[in-house]
Amino acid sequence: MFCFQCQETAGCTGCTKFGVCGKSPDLARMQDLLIYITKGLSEVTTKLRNEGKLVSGDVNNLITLNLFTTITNANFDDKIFYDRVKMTLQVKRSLIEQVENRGCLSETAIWDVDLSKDLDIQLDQKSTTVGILTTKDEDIRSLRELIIYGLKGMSAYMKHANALGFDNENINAFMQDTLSKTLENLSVDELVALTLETGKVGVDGMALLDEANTTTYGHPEVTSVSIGVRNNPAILVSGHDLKDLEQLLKQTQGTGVDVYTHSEMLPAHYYPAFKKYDNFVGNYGNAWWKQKEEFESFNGPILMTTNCIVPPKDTYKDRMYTTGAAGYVGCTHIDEESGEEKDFSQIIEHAKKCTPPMEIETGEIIGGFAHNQVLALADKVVDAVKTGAIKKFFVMAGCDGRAKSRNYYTDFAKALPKDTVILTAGCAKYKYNKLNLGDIGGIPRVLDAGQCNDSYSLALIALKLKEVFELQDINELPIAFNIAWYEQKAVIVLLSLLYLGVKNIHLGPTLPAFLSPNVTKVLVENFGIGGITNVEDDIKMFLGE
Ligand code: FS2
Ligand code: SF4
Repeated sequence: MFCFQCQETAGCTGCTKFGVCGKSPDLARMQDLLIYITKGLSEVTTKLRNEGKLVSGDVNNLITLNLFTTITNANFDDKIFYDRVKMTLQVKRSLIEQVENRGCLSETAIWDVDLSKDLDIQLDQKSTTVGILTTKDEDIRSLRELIIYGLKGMSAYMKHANALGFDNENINAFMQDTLSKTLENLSVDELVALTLETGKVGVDGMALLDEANTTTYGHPEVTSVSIGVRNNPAILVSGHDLKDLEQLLKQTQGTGVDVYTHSEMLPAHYYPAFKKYDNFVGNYGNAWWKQKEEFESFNGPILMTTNCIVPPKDTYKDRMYTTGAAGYVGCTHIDEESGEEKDFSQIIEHAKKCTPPMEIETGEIIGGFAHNQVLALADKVVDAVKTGAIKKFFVMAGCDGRAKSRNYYTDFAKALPKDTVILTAGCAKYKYNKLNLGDIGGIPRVLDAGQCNDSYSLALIALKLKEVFELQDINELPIAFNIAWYEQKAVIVLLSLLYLGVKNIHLGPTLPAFLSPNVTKVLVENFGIGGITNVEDDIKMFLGE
């Protein structure tokens, strides 16, 4: 196997024996094959569009879900990948029939199994020949993978928007065209241009999800969220899918079962639509990587709606359920009945037999500072900047992770001068959202916009400030970007910020292993991308001291 798509990749170079995340070599090669077949299908759908034919929403959704399923920590169930590969081949087979100019299709687009022979054996054989390292040139490989990881991140956001009935043909067409272009012999310059274009469409994807979320559930508003527990049996919901949460909340009404959020589901509390459920108690625990201890002490069933899954301990594996793109062998998967609500009754009945969660924390945390709420406070914020009460904003969005080196972000938040404000989104917030860093004239020093996709809000806030202060360039604002990354959704956030013209973004705790030295050089020279060093020196650097 060879996988280097996340920040925790072995030795900062690549997982070759077993994934640090728990991905086995067999799972890795089936994920490689699924990406390969999906590229082939994308070439076919792109050809069909070019010939003026329509591509159905089902095919778009299949491609989106295939990408999402291969995101770090989303799905560890080998069988799901065999099934998805077979389903994708079947769809590709039928669509190829509709292509007029079939002679120009690539080897990847036309590759298929022999239906008269054992399918799994053929898939196993093929899967060992389609990995990342088949691209020999390290710069081309680096750019292709950078683009593919951006598309994987985008697919997550599209999937959530799709679940709420929002879609966009231009975004689907772009994603598929771009996937298919990673099969072509594009030059480094062409791939760099495609990378930026991916960032542009990344902004569109995040805007679509923002529209889907806020239209369906209202605009996030300032909210205090309890981190303690009540004395009822309960279900813990993790991941990012608000639709799943909504369905679970509806189905738990009157059952005596409470619902808590975990990790990236915390921002659900900020939406007005969820406030009417009095069994929606609060947030339990911290970022994804602490789940082994926290799922144990929760006592009740856990529903994983997306990543990030840590391979569960046997002590609570039977209490862990998955749905959507998430999956784990041995955990019950709740399927979607087409066009109908998901049926969570099994989890609810399970919860009733469990003891209430064990209290691990008490108190409250505050959040809900997405664009609409911050813009409602704009006068206050602008005044604070004008009077010098706020000297600088630090965008510290992104992901949390296991590495000890990430304590840098806690230390960094603690060491920031008191006249600075942290703008955060994503699970990175758990490194400093319980530090009680105080406020500046009533504005909390940590403003949480929401999930990783709500980084879009942070970009909108920056653009608004640029307008208010009548600046030509977003980089003239008193905003620094010190972003923590882990998986591929952070990649699309990064590419989107680059597209919006943000310079001097610092990425940590390490730069991506998939960036070759030459590609890193391009990013440093054109965008001022940098890594992190130590808290003291970095704060001086950011403050221009
Ligand atoms: Fe955190 Fe994991 Fe949000 Fe990432 S819970 S690292 O999926 O997308 O952020
Ligand atoms: Fe390794 Fe990350 Fe890939 Fe898992 S997702 S195999 S940890 S690089």
